[in-house]
Amino acid sequence: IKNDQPRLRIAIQKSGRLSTESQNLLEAMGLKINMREQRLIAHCENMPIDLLRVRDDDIPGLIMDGVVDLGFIGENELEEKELERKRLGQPAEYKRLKRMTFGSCRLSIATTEEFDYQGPQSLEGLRIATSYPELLKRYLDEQGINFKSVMLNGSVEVAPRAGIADAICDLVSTGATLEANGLKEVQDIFHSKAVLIQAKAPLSKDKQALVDRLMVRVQGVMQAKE
Ligand code: PRT
Ligand code: ZN
Repeated sequence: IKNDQPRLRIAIQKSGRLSTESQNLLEAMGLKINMREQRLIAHCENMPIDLLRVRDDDIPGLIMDGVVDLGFIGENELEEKELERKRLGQPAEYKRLKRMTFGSCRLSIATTEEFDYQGPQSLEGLRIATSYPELLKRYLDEQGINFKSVMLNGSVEVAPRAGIADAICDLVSTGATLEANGLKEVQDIFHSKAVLIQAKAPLSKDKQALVDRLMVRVQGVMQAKE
């Protein structure tokens, strides 16, 4: 797929945990963006850049299909999509430009409080609810554990109480959600932050020069914050 748009396209999460910080970073880099309207595309006023504001789930695929040039995405979502696409034989390539300092979380396995967890072998044969079946399978395959994944795109933490799973595998930051649902974190399997990624296909000279300039600015903004 060819992207011959003259303006650089950057995908960011429209509304969610990565939106504010992605937008703030772009603004700190000097982009003047009119984000007032709830529109899919926001035009940058002082550089040839358009922002595509989408669900975070869509960002890895947009980059891997080469329809946007850059994107901010959580490594959890990126890696899950990469594994899924590779399994399906779909394009899964991208370039990793920079790891951000925001969006930190971990993907962890959690059980009910009373569950006697002695290590991954305790999970043998269990039903585990998750939105990240590929990352979970990679981890448990490495451990040689058989399990059944129950795919849920939301409300993962209520699955054990609802009787549809024995354990869960979900993102954790403070642990408050697990605690509120009577669950305990027993095993972290993946640590994630937001990353800035680029489509694999070479950009036009002008666009690549712009990306290079932006990367110098990202570096500057991140150093200033240290
Ligand atoms: O609508 P859209 O699809 O764009 O958004 P979304 O609801 O899928 O994603 P969103 O905004 O919740 O998260 C976007 C990204 O933020 C994730 O993919 C992670 O990379 C990152 N991130 C960082 C988190 C968390 N921290 C986090 N705590 N994503 C989700 N959570 C959830 C978690 O799923 C659980 O429900 O927060 C809850 C746990 O938080 P604690 O603090 O109670 O442990
Ligand atoms: Zn999402």
